[in-house]
Amino acid sequence: MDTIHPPSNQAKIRNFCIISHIDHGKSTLADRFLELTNTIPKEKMRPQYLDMMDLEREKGITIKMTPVRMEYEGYVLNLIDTPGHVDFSYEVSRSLAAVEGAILLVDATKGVQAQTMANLELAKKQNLVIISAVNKIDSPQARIEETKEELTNLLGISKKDVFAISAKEGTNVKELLEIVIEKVPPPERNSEKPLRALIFDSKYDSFKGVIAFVRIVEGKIKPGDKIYLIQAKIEGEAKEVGYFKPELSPRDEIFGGEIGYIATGIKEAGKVRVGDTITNHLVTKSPGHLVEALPGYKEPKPMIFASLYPENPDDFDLLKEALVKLKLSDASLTFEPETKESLGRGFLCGFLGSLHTEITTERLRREFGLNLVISTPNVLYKVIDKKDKEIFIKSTADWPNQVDINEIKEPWVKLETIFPSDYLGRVLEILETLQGKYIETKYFGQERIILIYEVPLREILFGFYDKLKGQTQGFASMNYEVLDYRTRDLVKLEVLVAGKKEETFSRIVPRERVFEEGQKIVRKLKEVLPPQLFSVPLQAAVSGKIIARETIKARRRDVIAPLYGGDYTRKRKLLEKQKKGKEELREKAKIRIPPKVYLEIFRS
Ligand SMILES: Nc1nc2c(ncn2[C@@H]2O[C@H](COP(=O)(O)OP(=O)(O)OP(=O)(O)O)[C@@H](O)[C@H]2O)c(=O)[nH]1
Ligand SMILES: [Mg+2]
Repeated sequence: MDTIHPPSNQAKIRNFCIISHIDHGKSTLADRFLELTNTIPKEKMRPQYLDMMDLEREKGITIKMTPVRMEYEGYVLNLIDTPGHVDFSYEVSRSLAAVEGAILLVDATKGVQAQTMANLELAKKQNLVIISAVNKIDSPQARIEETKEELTNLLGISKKDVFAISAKEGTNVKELLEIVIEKVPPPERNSEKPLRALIFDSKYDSFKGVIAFVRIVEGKIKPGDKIYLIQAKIEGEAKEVGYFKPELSPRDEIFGGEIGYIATGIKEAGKVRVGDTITNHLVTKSPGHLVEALPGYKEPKPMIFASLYPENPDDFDLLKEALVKLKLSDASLTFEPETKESLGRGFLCGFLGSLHTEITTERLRREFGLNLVISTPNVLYKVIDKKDKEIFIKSTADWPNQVDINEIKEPWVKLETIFPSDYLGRVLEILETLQGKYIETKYFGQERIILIYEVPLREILFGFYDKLKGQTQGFASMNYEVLDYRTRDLVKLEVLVAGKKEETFSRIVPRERVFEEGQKIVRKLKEVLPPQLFSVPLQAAVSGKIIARETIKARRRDVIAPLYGGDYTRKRKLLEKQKKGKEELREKAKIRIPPKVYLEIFRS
């Protein structure tokens, strides 16, 4: 059991997180802290220890925030490692609401980037103490002084207050941790009040029910205590409470000011939501002691929508259960059931971006064994029909007939790209293809440029970020925020595989680009669809008119190979039999499209 027991030592608690642009070294810095504080024994250490999901390790990125409680020279240090990718910024904002301070890390080989600024803004809104550090100073490409300068400009502090560290080699990491202890204030002293704990994350456990990850703002809780979720209005009982080590580590009691978990005993996963407040059931019920809910979080708005259908229609209930459980550890996911004639029963899901879409389908496959058919993701379109009625369209399957449409509007965003000035020409070239509007150029530090454009969100959802990175050797980064809806002449491009409409491949494109887009999609399909026993025509169509076509040649099974030499009649007979078989097959024409094809198509 712990030697430190709040509340007597509340002054010795520090709650902080690490924030940065993607890949700037947050999880690696967390590794050094874990070592320095002996939270993880040396022999158990592995790089990016807190990236515990297989998917995180494979992709080399953090997807989920991870809390961990460390002890160091009489202090309790609650750290939350956060993801850097823009699609997971809801994880960052929830982490920030659970702490008093943040380390803002900047890779010295890359400088300040788009999410450095975006995440800093989020931290400032929470009034957190911000400690800045330049990382990767061991790298030969490190531009330490320039990066320090960028940070001093950004934060309005003096250069000597910016740390220079190597998370990889551990240089200055101890000093950084000691500054955290010195500068980040302890949480307020409040264990004597009634319990109020803010749920910032959760996961499902089949024995203990939903496990809520909480920042205990006030009060204390021990196993056996009755609990009440203020917003969900449901009761539960604390089956277990404890801290993160980073795995769940049970305690006798946990106290106000700390970060920990409460196993709620609640089995209905959908009822426990991030942002809800857990209180003490008995206190709430006694009059005059009403406990107010904590502010909670602003729910993120899904940016794109895609339909998910189980490949095997019998898996519908399984998919439903999987989505409910997945939402516990991915609060930004939204879903609603839908039934489409062409597809059967599935869910229309809302995502924060294309990586989020990919990660979610991959998690459904790995964690729940579900193979899925995924429709091409869409932004939320506004269609005004002939009767001037406005309808929001999330799914291409709902796209009205062209003759019924009066006007179509789509969301536009303010797109900020930031990159070294050497790449101006190349970045401009890519930005010009987006059919947007140039707004402004800003200079940041000595050699960096921020370009601001207004562009349709549809244009940047897929492939754009990769293109931008590719053209700038990884030096450019971007951020965007939704502005408004603007009119555009868009049409629905349909795809037919073996003469059958495949709704999931449909996409919305500007009218002037239908031929180009139609061609692109049938070519891509030809490349990625495995050959069948008969030839498969691939067609793109708009309002029933074919505008592009490719054919996948038949994969001829070599039926005559076992027959050596002569016997012409037998050969012919076999070939004829094969031909007939193919015709029958073609009639059935049920072509199995492997799940990964869907992802490849919408990425193209
Ligand atoms: N040379 C050098 N490389 C580093 C240093 N710190 C991290 N790296 C490398 O940078 C890459 C990204 O490191 P991570 O710790 O995963 O970065 P992150 O900020 O956690 O990334 P996300 O969570 O995905 O945003 C890895 O290849 C690390 O080995 C450092 O101090 N020096
Ligand atoms: Mg990380």
